[in-house]
Amino acid sequence: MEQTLVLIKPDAVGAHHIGDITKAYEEDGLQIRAMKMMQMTDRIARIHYAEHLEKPFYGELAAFMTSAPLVAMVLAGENAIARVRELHGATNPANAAEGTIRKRFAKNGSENAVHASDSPESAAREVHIFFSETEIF
Ligand code: FUP
Repeated sequence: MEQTLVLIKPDAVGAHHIGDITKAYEEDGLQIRAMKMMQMTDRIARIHYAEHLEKPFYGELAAFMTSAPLVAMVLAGENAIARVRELHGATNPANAAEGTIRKRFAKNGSENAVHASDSPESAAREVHIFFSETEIF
């Protein structure tokens, strides 16, 4: 069993896609182990996106991610990290496969509906930015 952190980003929450996106995970057989709505702070953005802090797009990325509530989740299942990234599709919806969450719901390469951990190391780090052990079931 692998765990991964998912964020339903402010664009998808604002466009009322929480249900559709959550349904895609459950229909794929992934288990929801933790889930909450929250607003990302500048501090959490700097921790979560530490690898992007020096990138030219960081300011825009942080402004978007802190602009409105998001939904954070821990999903679990066999190969959950790869499965969720496949369900999400490419970072930019223009390159995402038909039927993927980003193809269906993302606006563009920055307002792209969802985030998911990209490796076991990032999953272990990211899950604990958003959830304490007692919030994961
Ligand atoms: P992903 O793992 O698919 O979320 O993609 P990255 O880690 O490469 O990028 C993290 C986030 O930065 C993306 F969700 C969107 C944002 N981003 C931009 O806003 N502009 C860029 O040029 C690249 C990424």
